[in-house]
Amino acid sequence: MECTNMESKNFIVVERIERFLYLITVGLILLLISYGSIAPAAAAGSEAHLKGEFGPLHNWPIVPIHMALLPDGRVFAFGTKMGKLKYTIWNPYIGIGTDAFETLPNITDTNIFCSGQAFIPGTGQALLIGGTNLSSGDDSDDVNIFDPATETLTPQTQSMAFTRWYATAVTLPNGEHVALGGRRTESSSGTSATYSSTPEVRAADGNWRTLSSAVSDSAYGASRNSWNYPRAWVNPQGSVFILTYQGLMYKLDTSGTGTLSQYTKKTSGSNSNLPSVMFAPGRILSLRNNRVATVVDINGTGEPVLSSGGNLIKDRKYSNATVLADGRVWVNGGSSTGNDLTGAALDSELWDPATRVWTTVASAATARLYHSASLLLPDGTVLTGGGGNPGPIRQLNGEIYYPPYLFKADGTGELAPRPEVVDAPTNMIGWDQEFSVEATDPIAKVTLVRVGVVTHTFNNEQRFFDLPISQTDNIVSVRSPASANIAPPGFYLLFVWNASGTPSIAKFLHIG
Ligand SMILES: [Cu+2]
Repeated sequence: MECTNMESKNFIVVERIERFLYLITVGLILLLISYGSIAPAAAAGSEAHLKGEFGPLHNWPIVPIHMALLPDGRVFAFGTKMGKLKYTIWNPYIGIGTDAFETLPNITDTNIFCSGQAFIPGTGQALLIGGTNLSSGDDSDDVNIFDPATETLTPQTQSMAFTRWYATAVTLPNGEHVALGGRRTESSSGTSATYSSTPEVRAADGNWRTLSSAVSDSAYGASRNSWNYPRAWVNPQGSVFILTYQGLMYKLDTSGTGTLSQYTKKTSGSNSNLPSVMFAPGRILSLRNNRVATVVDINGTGEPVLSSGGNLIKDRKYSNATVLADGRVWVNGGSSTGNDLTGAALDSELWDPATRVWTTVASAATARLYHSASLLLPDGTVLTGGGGNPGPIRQLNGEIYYPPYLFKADGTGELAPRPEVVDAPTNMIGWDQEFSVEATDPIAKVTLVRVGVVTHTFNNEQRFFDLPISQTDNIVSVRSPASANIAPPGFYLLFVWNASGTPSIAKFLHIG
């Protein structure tokens, strides 16, 4: 007993030293290399300040079907049938050359391709739920955690009660996670697909609790693809809001054995190939069938309030929606005919929440369809990549989108000089807490974007906040979001803006 204790103490000490060294190293990298170093390939056009611009098409060692932004600014990515045995860590601080990618073997028994994913709030580690079994190909109840400090993927001893392929993991206000949906494959034994219509909650200690009184086929089970990466977010009251493809809406209270209630209202129909994203506290922009965009406001305690988000210019099946650093939503990729090059959109669309108008913006070099992903990076750019497996093109590549706010407004197409954050909290801060931010320029605006984790057209972690400031100065005081219901614990990108409307490279803000 004594010996075991000593060993475990020693292990903890070693782990702490490793983590400390890791943080020092990351700090040095951040000091030495600027995130702004990846410039667009050619000189940007005269409309770059209105439409943005794509950087060069660059190679990826895998098809990045899944992408997660780590708290050190690197991107953890995995996917593809080939990638089931590997995962890649991209270091944007190095650039887009082959030396910026580190590809490591997946030595777990889980094929993490099409698993569910979320962040562990205290550490920024990535939690992966389900997938399939590497040897049998059957659906899996495995749980794996990726630790950026050690770059390892570790199987957890506590697996889920249900097997889940294509499930969603939602980070809850108390730091727990709820697993929703997912399906069982047509297994090797020849049985037909079934669906995991019972949610379960993972406690901070890793143990799972089944929500046996919240079973539902229409919320996250067999009915109309509800099992397929259910679109779900914590609502401002602290329960989980679910928006189905069929248009039904639900509220799940995860306490005890769970309570599911259905709202009376319905939205129009959608599809698992169309994205939905929380673009403001309690407000979701949802792409529905036939180019329809709907804003779903879940801030009130009653029925959701539905309103038009305008019409997209193109039908974009398998597109991705990303909240930018300024709160606008950028939708890229997709095709009017499905996972097919006919009707594939190379251009992209920008949605302004103030006017609800969609505008056609910059064009990519290649199509992004099924199994593509897009992720906001700390420098305010968006990594787009992947697609294929299966699909018309197996996209072993990425392209970075430079939004309009990065360019000078004068039409020269030059990148605008950016303000720099001089001082921001480095320790974890709480909710509804005042803190000060200092920058090189007078600060005109402060925004916060929760770090993203994205796959299958759904970024279930992303959220945006405009933090009000009372005066424009180099040092301003701001208040963190009011509660964990509005801003679940974890890591956020803190952008400061100068008077010209140019954002800084973000600092990571840890809220908990
Ligand atoms: Cu998939």
